[in-house]
This record gives sequence, C-alpha cells and structure tokens, in this order.
Amino acid sequence: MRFFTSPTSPYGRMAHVALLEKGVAFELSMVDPWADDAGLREVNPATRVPALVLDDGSTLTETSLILSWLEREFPRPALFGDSRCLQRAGIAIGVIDAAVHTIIGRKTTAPTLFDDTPVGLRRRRAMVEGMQRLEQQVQRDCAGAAAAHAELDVIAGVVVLDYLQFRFADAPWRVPTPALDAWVAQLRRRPAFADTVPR
Ligand SMILES: N[C@@H](CCC(=O)N[C@@H](CS)C(=O)NCC(=O)O)C(=O)O
Repeated sequence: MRFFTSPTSPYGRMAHVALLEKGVAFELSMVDPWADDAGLREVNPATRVPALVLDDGSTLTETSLILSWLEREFPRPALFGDSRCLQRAGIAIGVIDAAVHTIIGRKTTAPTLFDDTPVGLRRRRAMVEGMQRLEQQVQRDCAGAAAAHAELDVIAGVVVLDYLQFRFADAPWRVPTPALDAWVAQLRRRPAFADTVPR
C-alpha cells in the first residue's frame, strides 16, 4: 500500500497514526497538497491528503473512510471504542475541521483576516467550545486515569492538541485542557505520535 500525507495535515496524521498503531506495512509519500502534487492528483482528484492506495489498485480518500477500512481489515488494536470514545473523537475532529477551515480561510480572504469575518468567528467559537466540551468530558468520563489504548479519541485528542499548538500557538482564545493533556500524556510518547508531530 502507498500512503499519501503531508507533514502538517491533521487528517493525514490521524490516518498515519492509525496505520502505525495497527502495524500495517505501507510506503510513505510525503507531499504538499497545496503545491498541486501530480502524483497525489492522479490518485485523488480532490488533490487532498490523506489518500491510501491499496494493493488492489483502488484508492481510499477521506479520513473516516480510511479509518473504517483499516478497522475492518486490521481489527487489532481496535480504533473504535465505546460510544463515549466516539463522542470524544467526534468533538476533537470538529475542532480540527474548524481549525483547518480557518487556515484555508486565511488563504482565500487575505488581506482581510478570515478570523474576523462572521464565518471565521463561528469557526473560532467551534474551536473554543469544542475544546471546552472535550476537556469537560475527559474530566467526567476518564476520572484522572491515563488512557490505556490509542483508540480514536486519544488519536484525535493528541492530533487536535498538537495542531492547535502548531497553528495557533499565541492565540489569546486558546483553552487550557489540563485533564485532556494528562489523559493522553503517556500514550502520546509512542513512536506513532512522536514521529508524526506536525512540522
Ligand atoms: N474531508 C477530508 C479533508 C482532507 C483535507 O482537507 N486535507 C487537506 C490537508 S489538512 C488538504 O489536502 N488540502 C488541500 C486542498 O484542499 O486543496 C478528510 O477527512 O480526509
């Protein structure tokens, strides 16, 4: 299999971590989707990462489809936990969507700052309220214990924390998330996370 991702994409990183955690063999193609990479465009007409070219020649795109396929073909270790796990993962992915939309929005509205437009403010609210909600749910449901497995909530949690740090390090609206930070602290040291930090 060949896996297309970029060094900065949070979607690519979620799929990348899942591939590594499941121990799946693949060849890595690091590309810049914004540079209109010809190889990426050939396998994915949307010219977006992630994309996973399977051994049968078909190409999977869209992170959720790649994760679903991986879970079916390589069930262990499991990505999809109980409903609370998927709830946390969904909230984190909602924040990732809002963050990526903000970064892309800046490209389209420059020199006006996208962040101050009505849609930009809505995306910022989604980031703030999403992180607040995630923090509350980890406090309520994870009761101070470190996460034991890198299920999708942990993967999306680490990816959203690192992406907000990477793109919005100095933003005054950043939400402190001590419970979430502590919950993922141990697992985020695993090579699958350490080797895929955005840069
Ligand atoms: N819905 C897609 C989103 C993928 C996506 O937006 N990838 C970005 C990188 S973070 C990309 O390749 N953007 C290039 C473009 O939009 O032209 C997924 O879940 O995989």
